[in-house]
Amino acid sequence: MLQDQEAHAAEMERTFIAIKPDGVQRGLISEIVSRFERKGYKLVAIKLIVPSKEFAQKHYHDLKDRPFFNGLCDFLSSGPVLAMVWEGEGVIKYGRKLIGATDPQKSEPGTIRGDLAVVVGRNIIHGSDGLETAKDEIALWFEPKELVSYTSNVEKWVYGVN
Ligand code: IDP
Ligand code: MG
Repeated sequence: MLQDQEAHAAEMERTFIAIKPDGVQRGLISEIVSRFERKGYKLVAIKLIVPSKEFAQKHYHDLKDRPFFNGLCDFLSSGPVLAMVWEGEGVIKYGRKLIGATDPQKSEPGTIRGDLAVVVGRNIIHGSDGLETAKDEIALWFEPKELVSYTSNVEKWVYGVN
């Protein structure tokens, strides 16, 4: 049964995904990008940047009262971060599934953190945790003109849209 084009468009969402400095330094960019690509999600923005500490504090503002906040912001701003926006049906929630639990000791095998990380302080990847945070994080990390809207030729095969 082919999905209706309008219903498909209405379900589309975008999420902010970042490979943190540990993932970049460990040479895991292609491994991680390929997991999102192979799933069928569409890359709409990507850049490598070293965020300032102030920028890291903005990104993690929800965690400002946690004891690890300062170390976390120092770490995020310690080297290159690969910032990305991925688009797809249900990509916010399912992207978090691909990433796995926050603590790699608890992440399932088969997830990015389960397969590629060992401790919570070096869990290699960030993913937005909801619709509002996705919007806020995309707006924080990217200018609107950096988001590239295009038709992917595989979309009809991924979604069965006519
Ligand atoms: P998330 O990245 O799975 O969304 P959050 O609770 O939002 O997890 O925490 C943000 C980041 O803070 C985590 O990815 C991890 O790097 C770090 N973090 C979370 N909890 C701890 C902790 O207990 N000790 C050290 N770092 C932590
Ligand atoms: Mg989080």
